[in-house]
Amino acid sequence: MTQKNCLLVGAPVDSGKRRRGCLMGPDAYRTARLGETLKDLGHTVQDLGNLRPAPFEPDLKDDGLHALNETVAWTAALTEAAESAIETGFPIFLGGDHSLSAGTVAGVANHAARLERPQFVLWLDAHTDFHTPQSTGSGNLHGTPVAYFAGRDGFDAFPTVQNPVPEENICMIGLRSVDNAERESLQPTKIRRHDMREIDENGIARPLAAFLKHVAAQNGMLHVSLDVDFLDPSVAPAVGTTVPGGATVREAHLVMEMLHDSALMTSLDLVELNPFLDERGRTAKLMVDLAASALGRRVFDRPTRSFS
Ligand code: 5AB
Ligand code: MN
Ligand code: MN
Ligand code: MN
Repeated sequence: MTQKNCLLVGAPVDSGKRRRGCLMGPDAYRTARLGETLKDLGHTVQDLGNLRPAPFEPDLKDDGLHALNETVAWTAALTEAAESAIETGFPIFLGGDHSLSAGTVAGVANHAARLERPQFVLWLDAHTDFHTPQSTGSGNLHGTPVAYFAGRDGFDAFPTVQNPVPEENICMIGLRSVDNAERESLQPTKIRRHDMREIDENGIARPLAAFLKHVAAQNGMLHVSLDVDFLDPSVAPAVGTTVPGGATVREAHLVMEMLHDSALMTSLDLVELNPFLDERGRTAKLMVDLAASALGRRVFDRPTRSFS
């Protein structure tokens, strides 16, 4: 197994939606022994502690968009932190709500651009998070990060994305709650989108293997963004936006195991955990177990799998 220098980056972002609690996420992962678990797998682990947002003007009133200034300030801090963390290791961003991925993906994509390698994103989520600040109906910015790092218009208040991730480099798996405005704007794009219907019919391995093959063929960097609501709420209750019909424990582990075998993943977000809604830490623990699978935990050794 290839040993990684795992960098735990706490991102207690809670501004991306109105229901609070994701700010406790990083400490829940620590309590669930994420660091120790990765060490036991043979990796080195450095916990970089928790980030803070860049300075910002307080969001005084909620005029449609919730906590815009704070979310912009987080995006700026996270872009910088991601760009510098990935220089020295394998960053794992401990969320925090999904608005944090605006920054983490923008940051790692800047690094990839410097290496002249293409950036890819695997988006594991019930939702597409493809709203712009104009199209969002809820005003919750955790529903917008993909649109941001893909370079869609409408993010004038945010730092300019230096290296937008090309549509054809983005793959979404687990979809089952997509708003009309998102569906319409996704329709003409080359973003790969796999809903739960497709997973039910064909299994989860097929679309993932096809995407990994595509990443390998281009010597890409691969960022994986795992939203707790990718999982079925019966096994992962600690999330504000539960949608029934999500991935099973085994489907999620298979994704992680294949990611490990591919040796393609270069950064990871664990997002949307709301420990206030958890049941005796079971969701935090499941997320730690999934991260462990992605980083080499297995029942038996098997030949390294090539996706090229
Ligand atoms: B999550 C919804 N599309 O815009 C919206 O959990 C949900 O990061 C967004 O995927 C869910 O508010 C954001 C209805
Ligand atoms: Mn999400
Ligand atoms: Mn989601
Ligand atoms: Mn959510």
